[in-house]
Amino acid sequence: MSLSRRRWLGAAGASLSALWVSACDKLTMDPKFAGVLQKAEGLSLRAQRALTDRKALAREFTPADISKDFRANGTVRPDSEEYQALLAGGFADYRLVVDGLVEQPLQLSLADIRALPSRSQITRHDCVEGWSSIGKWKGARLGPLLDRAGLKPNARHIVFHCADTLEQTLDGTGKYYESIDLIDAYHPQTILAYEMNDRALPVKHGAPLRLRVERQLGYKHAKYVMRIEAVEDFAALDENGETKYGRGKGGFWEDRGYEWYAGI
Ligand SMILES: Nc1nc2c(c(=O)[nH]1)N[C@H]1C(S)=C(S)[C@@H](COP(=O)(O)O)O[C@H]1N2
Ligand SMILES: [Mo]
Repeated sequence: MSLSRRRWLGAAGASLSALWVSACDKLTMDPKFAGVLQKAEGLSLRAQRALTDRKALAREFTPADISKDFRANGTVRPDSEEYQALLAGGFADYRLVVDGLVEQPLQLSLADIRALPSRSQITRHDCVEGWSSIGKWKGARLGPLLDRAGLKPNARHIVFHCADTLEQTLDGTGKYYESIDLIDAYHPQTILAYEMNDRALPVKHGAPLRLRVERQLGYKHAKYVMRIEAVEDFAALDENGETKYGRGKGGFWEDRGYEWYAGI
């Protein structure tokens, strides 16, 4: 996908997010409304179709389809002292930080997160390494969580900061991170999962909290999420001219050549 189209989708997502929250799938399908939107946003029919396609749900499966042995990949146990301490305390001291371009930064305990609007889904995880596993996930829907913090109008992407360092590098760019646009952030199947197969999320699968972004490939599903940050541009540079997020491509694997948009 070209950068300009990507940016455009980001912008469209931002202006649509308020509507999605009020769950107006009916509205967006209403031709009258689509017409207004098209005029207001100057959307082409093709762009309109692209948006509709990105809102489609990923396939969901039945309990009988759940993989007996869901593979674990990448980090299976972050070795930082901070994470080890949280794990030792049963994550009682865990706080998810929500900050960046938000009106109201948040620090949420697992109990807070469990009290948010949630969703359960049985989906297939596809890793680029060529394996798939089916699992059941339950978690807080990212859209309502972001609405609680209140995105500022210039927010375009959500960056997920993880607890693990997958590659030791001198400049610290080996920490796992990911980013998605607001279309995926507000997709109904995009959740911060705290349960897998009806149990607390296991450490190897990202405890205490991992992203499920079901229309995307495996590496986008950040495990061990510690902080989510609303940003305008994940490629932004800091005052020293260094990339603010990893090497600026939007994710650990993206920094190493994978596509930023890994839609399936
Ligand atoms: N923090 C973190 N998230 C991560 C990874 C990782 O190494 N660290 N690996 C990614 C990859 S490539 C895949 S396929 C999935 C694996 O998730 P699983 O271990 O639950 O199967 O997590 C993704 N998210
Ligand atoms: Mo993967």
